Amino acid sequence: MANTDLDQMREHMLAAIDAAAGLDALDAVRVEALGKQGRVTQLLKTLGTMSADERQVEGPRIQGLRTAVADAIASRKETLERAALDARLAGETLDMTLPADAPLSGTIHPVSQVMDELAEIFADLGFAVATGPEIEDDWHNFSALNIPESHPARAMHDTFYFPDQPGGERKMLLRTHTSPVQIRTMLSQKPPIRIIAPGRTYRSDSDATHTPMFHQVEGLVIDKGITLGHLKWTLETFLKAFFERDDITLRLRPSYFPFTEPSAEVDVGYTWQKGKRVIGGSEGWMEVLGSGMVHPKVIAACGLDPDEWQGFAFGCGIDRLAMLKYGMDDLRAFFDGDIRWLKHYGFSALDVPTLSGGVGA
Ligand code: 2NL
Repeated sequence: MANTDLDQMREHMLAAIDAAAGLDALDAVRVEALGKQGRVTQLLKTLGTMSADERQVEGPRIQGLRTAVADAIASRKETLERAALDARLAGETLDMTLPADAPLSGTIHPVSQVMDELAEIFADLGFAVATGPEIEDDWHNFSALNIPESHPARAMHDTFYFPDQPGGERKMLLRTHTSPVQIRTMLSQKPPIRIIAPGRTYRSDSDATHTPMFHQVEGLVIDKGITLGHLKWTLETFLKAFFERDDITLRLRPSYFPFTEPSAEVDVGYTWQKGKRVIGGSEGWMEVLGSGMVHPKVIAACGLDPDEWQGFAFGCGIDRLAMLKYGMDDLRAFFDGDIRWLKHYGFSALDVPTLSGGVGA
């Protein structure tokens, strides 16, 4: 082929490549030049019919054309792809400084609300809020509470244990109650002690009335001359403030916990109103708390002399308290994070519980 013909063909093809407005058009040019039936491919095929001398001259020229066309296609392809990406990104920009269409407002979860109410009520009685780790060792969660290794209560707690750590002396677990917070407080502070310990607790239990993570509050008083009378008055005062009614009736039933002696389960009276149980009165009884005088062995485990120091303790489920007070009947909805449920049962961040304004405002 004459030199000028080949040059013309190159110019023509490079112009077509430059003019290709999109990836599809570019591919059509590629097929026309380099495809099986393409013009450059056809030219390459003619090399086989040439004499060795001719091939020496034509070979590099045709190959040169093929390389030039292929390079131009690759470069155009990159340009077109980048332009396509830029266009897509420009279309996807989001102006984060624009105000939202509808005001987005979260609500305070009923569990958080009840925790705030508890802190408020007990602060008025002179109790501080104590917190501690959710990952505990078996000494703080069990042994210090007079629950030895072989005690059936360990099995009863359906504990989530961590795998044994190499070199780890104590078995690690997710705390099954907030009692270890009180143990840590007794170990680190001098009595008198008045604390509540609200927080997350864990047990391997899951059905309509149990979730593997739940919330508990425990209370602890350590002082001189503490009696069951102090315990009953404290719980009565707490429940009246919490349910915002004066006609709260309590019933203490003898019970057993390894960490208290004597132990009592606390029922609160309710009445039926429009087919629902409402706290107050005494038509029926509902168990809301466990309590007792702190076992001397627990006091001794924390380095205190049980002849000098006594105390009472109690524990109850916060999720259950919230359900009772705010009329929710499905525990599992607490942990679904459904915005409609939260809008219905949640609280405004501006309504802070106060004793004067009502704790459940
Ligand atoms: C229940 C019962 C209770 C305690 C928790 C406690 C803590 C220490 C010492 C002694 Cl450090 N006692 N806590 C006492 C009695 C009952 O909880 O039914 N909880 C849901």
